[in-house]
Amino acid sequence: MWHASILTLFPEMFPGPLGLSLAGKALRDKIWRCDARDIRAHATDRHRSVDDTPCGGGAGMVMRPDVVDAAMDAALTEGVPRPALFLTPRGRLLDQALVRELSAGPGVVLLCGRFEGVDQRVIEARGLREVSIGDYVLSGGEVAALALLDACVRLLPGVMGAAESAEEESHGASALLEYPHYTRPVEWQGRSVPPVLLSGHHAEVARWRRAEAEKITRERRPDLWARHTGTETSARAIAGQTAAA
Ligand code: 6GU
Repeated sequence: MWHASILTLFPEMFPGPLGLSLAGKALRDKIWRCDARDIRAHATDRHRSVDDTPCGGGAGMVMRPDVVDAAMDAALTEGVPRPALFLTPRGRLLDQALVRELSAGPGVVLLCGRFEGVDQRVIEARGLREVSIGDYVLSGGEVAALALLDACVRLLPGVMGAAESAEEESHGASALLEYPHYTRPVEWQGRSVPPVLLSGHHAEVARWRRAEAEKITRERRPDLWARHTGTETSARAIAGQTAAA
């Protein structure tokens, strides 16, 4: 069973939305396990403090290394070793390649930061991989952890349908953005479904969708477009070499 342990000051936030829908069914089917742990349970002083003022001064509070370390220890004693991640806006950006890697492993231990940060020494001592879900600031790592877990769980065997899984496989890291979708009614508020989608010509539909996906990717995400065209070029080069050999 894929095992997610979440170290947080707000364990009630889990599984949260992941208890519903696709991830919730997978949870009930025992495809994965969501084990939220209260960092405060590892506090040692009588005030049960988990944070302290920053050395060197300044605003806010910093999570104590001893308390975080004890919480990590407790989480990692269960089962096989798992990668430990710290969710922070200063981390490397989460992408589908990292999601695939984590999903293919035994699970994850996720440390959710609150306050200004976590003492650097425990990040280094534990070799925590710092991960961010985007260039904006959340009030804590919990919502980011939910996003990461959702992305991983949907890739676990038996969670998605076979069709979606095959689709996902074929996309790789060089995916285009999705083409626009339409359904009935064919006329709605004076807007029509593009006629090609009603033509019944599968090849033309596929060609139209491909062109739309390329156009929207070029317009919205020149970074993805560059990566996509790069992979296409190298794929063709490899195919060329293979054919020549
Ligand atoms: Cl992982 N944490 C916080 N607090 N804010 C974020 C984030 C993580 N990723 C994007 N913004």
